[in-house]
Amino acid sequence: MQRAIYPGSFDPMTNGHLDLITTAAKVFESVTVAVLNNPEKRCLFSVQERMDLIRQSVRGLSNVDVDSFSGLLADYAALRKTQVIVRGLRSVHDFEAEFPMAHMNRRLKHDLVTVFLPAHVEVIDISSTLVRQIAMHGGDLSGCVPHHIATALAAKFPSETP
Ligand code: COD
Repeated sequence: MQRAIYPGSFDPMTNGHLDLITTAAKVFESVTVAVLNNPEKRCLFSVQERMDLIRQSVRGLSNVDVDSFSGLLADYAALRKTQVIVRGLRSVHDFEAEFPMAHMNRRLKHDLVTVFLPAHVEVIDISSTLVRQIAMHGGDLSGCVPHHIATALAAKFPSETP
């Protein structure tokens, strides 16, 4: 069995990400969830916060670990001696964005393979962007993120009512 890296922004992790990690953990020997550290991108949660939130979410999955990386994903995969990248597909739109990245990563490191896992229909509508928007306006996030992440989001957007 192969080891795999599941890279992403995870700002924050959602039940969609968690569903994908759970599936990948069954398919691969081990899965490293790798949080991109990109100082040029403004994120709601720091890299450390995102890693801590993910770690709490994957406690029950013994073959999953959490790390961060900066620079090129292909270089990080080589550093970790890992040949498989896992990515999730929710729609044709995801596929169109993911396909060139997969080919470019393979161009950069010829032994690097991207494996796409389809999102389960129950989480197909969930994205970190929508989750942040709902949190900003105090909306209900049950079913979209684990409870501790809903709490962390609420702390980022304290209610304005006295
Ligand atoms: N159900 C299933 N899968 C989902 C769901 C859901 N509801 N939501 C998201 N996903 C999947 C996404 O499709 C994606 O595969 C993954 O989860 C992570 O998503 P995000 O949004 O957290 O992360 P991205 O897409 O912003 O991550 C992009 C990378 C960090 C992987 C990319 O920018 C990168 O590799 N950067 C490093 C620089 C580099 O190497 N660039 C060249 C690439 S060719």
